[in-house]
Parts: sequence; structure tokens; C-alpha cells
Amino acid sequence: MTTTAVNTQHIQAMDSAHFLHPFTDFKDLNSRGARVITEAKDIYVWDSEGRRMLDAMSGLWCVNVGYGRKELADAAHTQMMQLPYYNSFFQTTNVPAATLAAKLASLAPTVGDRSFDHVFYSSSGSESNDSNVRMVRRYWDLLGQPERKVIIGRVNGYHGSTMAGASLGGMSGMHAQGDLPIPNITHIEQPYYFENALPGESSDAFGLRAAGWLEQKILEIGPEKVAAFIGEPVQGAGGVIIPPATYWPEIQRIVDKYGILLVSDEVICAFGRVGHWFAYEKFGYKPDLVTFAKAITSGYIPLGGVMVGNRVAKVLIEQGGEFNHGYTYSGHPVACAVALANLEIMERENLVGRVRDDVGPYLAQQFAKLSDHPLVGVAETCGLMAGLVLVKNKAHKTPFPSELEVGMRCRAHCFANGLIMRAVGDRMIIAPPLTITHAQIDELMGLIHKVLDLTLADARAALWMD
Ligand code: PXG
Repeated sequence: MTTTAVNTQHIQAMDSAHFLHPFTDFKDLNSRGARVITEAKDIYVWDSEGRRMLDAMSGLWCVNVGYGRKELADAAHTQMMQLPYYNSFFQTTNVPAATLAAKLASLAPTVGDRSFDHVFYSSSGSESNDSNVRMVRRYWDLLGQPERKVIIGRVNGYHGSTMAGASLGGMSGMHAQGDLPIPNITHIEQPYYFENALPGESSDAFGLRAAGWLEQKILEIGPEKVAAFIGEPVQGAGGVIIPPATYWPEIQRIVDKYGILLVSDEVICAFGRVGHWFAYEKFGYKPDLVTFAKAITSGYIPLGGVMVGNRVAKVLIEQGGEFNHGYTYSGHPVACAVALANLEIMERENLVGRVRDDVGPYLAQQFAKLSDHPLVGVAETCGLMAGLVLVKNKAHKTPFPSELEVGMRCRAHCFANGLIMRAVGDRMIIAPPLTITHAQIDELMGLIHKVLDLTLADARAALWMD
């Protein structure tokens, strides 16, 4: 790959002077200068200094078909020349938006009495979750139960960064800035076995106990006031927290018992990440609303939305009248055309089946070997997402004091060695493109072993290890 000639310092100077980055300490970034990414191909990205990095995060959990797909660029170009934009507000539609809605309805599995025949479009995961709040409230109003207002989310869940998205999520750092959560949103503890299980508790027993926190919360609030529960099938931004197998079926039993709506936020997990088109199928539950974004277009262009299950859709359509909610870009023709081309690639290359039956199991097998590393307390995968925990005492799985920022040190070694892997505290996580080959997984594992060895050497030199 030939990198485009870019004057790094010039870009960094403009960036520092004018671009306020998301989730960033502005002053700190300005003191060092942003990394300038200039090109990408397959599973690799290049920076302006010509350094190649294996992108084990698919951008930000998006680029499921990998970088450099001409078909997606062609789909955008063709659609832009034909109809670059038109709104879908005033009894109007466009060909890609209607076609994609039908396609998504055909891909979303029916479970039990729940089918997904309808889509509400937005441009991001955050907006989609705002739409969820609007639809959930509208649903209960229309059913004559306006007192059902409370939505329950989870600590360390991530549902976006708008007022509603950040409120539904359970990130304490976000809540601390800006008086969040907004009223009528509350949280239960996450199903994180490594941190929250009792000594000697089995994973299955922990899963049931963690789901039970939902029932406790519902009873504490009063079931007649609870509107919905929202959760990610596997928490992504929270650190690839994979729930025990017993967790979701028990959540389903509880929401059914109290008649509350279930929202599955699949912004990360849908479109093959866990080996299914939609993750609720893998985990055995039947949501009413399913949030999607990111990989619907493999991140090539912004698009998000909500799959609206028949329970909610029926009420909104038959009893609702006008729904006073929507976005300029709801059903954007170019974004929908790119999504259609992206889904076509995924189908043609059987990327979902490949994750389920081939590269997912291969990654699981290779990743499990990391458990032998002296620094690793736990190493686990789900499809093509994986997380490992860095610990100071392997036998007792003792964490490092958080102020040592061992995860950030490990991440620095990643960047220096051509690997993009995220640190969430001391949990290192990956979610590579679904196109990754066995040889590339081997390359990835070699890099992970290398950065773990370097981090271990640092921790030993600083006398941090037990
Ligand atoms: N829901 C989930 C489950 C997400 O992962 C959103 C909603 C919000 O999507 P938008 O498109 O509004 O960003 C997300 C986004 C990270 C990280 O650090 C993860 C996300 C966004 C930014 C950073 O892992 N996920």
C-alpha cells in the first residue's frame, strides 16, 4: 500500500486548533498531537507516517466487511448521481430505504410470537436509542398506561452519547457530566462474572442471580411504573462482557412476567459479530425493539435504526395516528444503498456463517491459549469479539490498582507494535473485521503475545506483580 503524502504536522496543527474530538481530554491531545490515519485496506490501517497497523477493532466495531470495498463506494456514487437525498417525511419514500426495510425484515429472525416486519431509521446508535425511548413511551401511552415510564438499563452498559443514550447507558463518567441520567431511567448491576460473582459461584448460578437484580428493581419501582428494560447482548464498550448462558433467558422470563418491553441494543452485536444476523437469536430471547447502526453499512457511511417488533408496531400503526418523531436523514437513500450493498457482500461471502462455524471457533481456540500468560486472569470470546483481563496475581486473579493504568500501558505497546486493540480499564478487547483469515488471526495472536510480554516486563520492572 502506498500511503498518500500528508504533512503530519500541518494536519495535527489544524486538528489541535479546531477539532474537538469525542471522549477526549482536549488539552492532553493537543499537547501530543493526534495520530493521523490516512488509508486502509482489508484489516489494516496506515497512518500519515506510513506505519501499518492491524485494526483488531474494525474502526470502532463497524467495518465488518473490511476496508477498501469498491462495491460500497460504487453503490454510494451511483445513488448520489441518481438521488443523493430526499426526505421521507411528507408521504414520500425512496427505493433504497423501502428495499432495505424489506431486506432487514427478512433477515431478523422470528422468535416465538415476535416478528420484526418494520424498521425506523436514524443515522446512529445514539439517535436510535432516543427513538426507542420515544417509541416505548408512545406505546404505553397508547395502551392507556402512561404511568409506565421507567426504563431500566445496566451499570457499564453503553447506549450512546445523546442525553437519552447516555442516560440509558450506565457509564458513571458520563453521568457525572451534565446531570444524567434524565428522569425515569435507572440501572441494575451488570452480569460480569469476573467482578461480580461470589466465591465458588458457578457461571450459571451467577447468571440467574444477575438477572434477578432486574426483578428486584422492578418490584422496588412498582411493576406498573416500569416501561422497558434495555441491554446489549454482549456489552461492547463496557469491555466485551459476555453474560452467562442463563442470563438472557431469565431476563426474558422476568420481562414477560411483568409485561414490560425488552430492548436489545445490537449496535455492536448485530450483522455477524457474534455469528448471527441478530444476536438475540444466539442468546435465546425475544426483544420488542432492536437497535442497530455501525456494521449495517460496515461504517462506510452513517446509518442506524430500530427493528420494531410486531407487538409495538401493531399498536403504533393501528392506534397511533401521527408519531411526532423523526430525523432529516431517516431513510437516507445513499446510506440505505450502501447498506444494501454491504448486506449483499455479507451474504455472498457467507460472513455470518463463517464467524459462527469457522473464524469464530478458531479465534476462540487461539485466544484461550492466552490464559496461560502470567499477566492474563481471564481470556474469553464470543464470535469475533474477545476480551482478556490483565491481573497482578494470576492464581488469585487480583487486579492491578487502577491508578497504575496497566491497560493503557498495554495499549501503548499495541500502537508501537502495529496493533489496534482497545483498553477498557485493564480489560483488553478486540473485534476484528469478519473477513479476517486464519493466517491473520495467527498474526493477531502473535502481536497480542508480544504486547503482553512487553507489558509484563514493565510490570515486573516496576515491581507491580505479586
Ligand atoms: N449502542 C451501543 C451498544 C453502542 O456500542 C451506541 C449505542 C451509540 O452509537 P453511536 O453511533 O451514536 O456512537 C454504541 C456505540 C467504545 C465505543 O469505546 C463504542 C461505541 C461508541 C464509541 C466508543 O468502545 N459504541
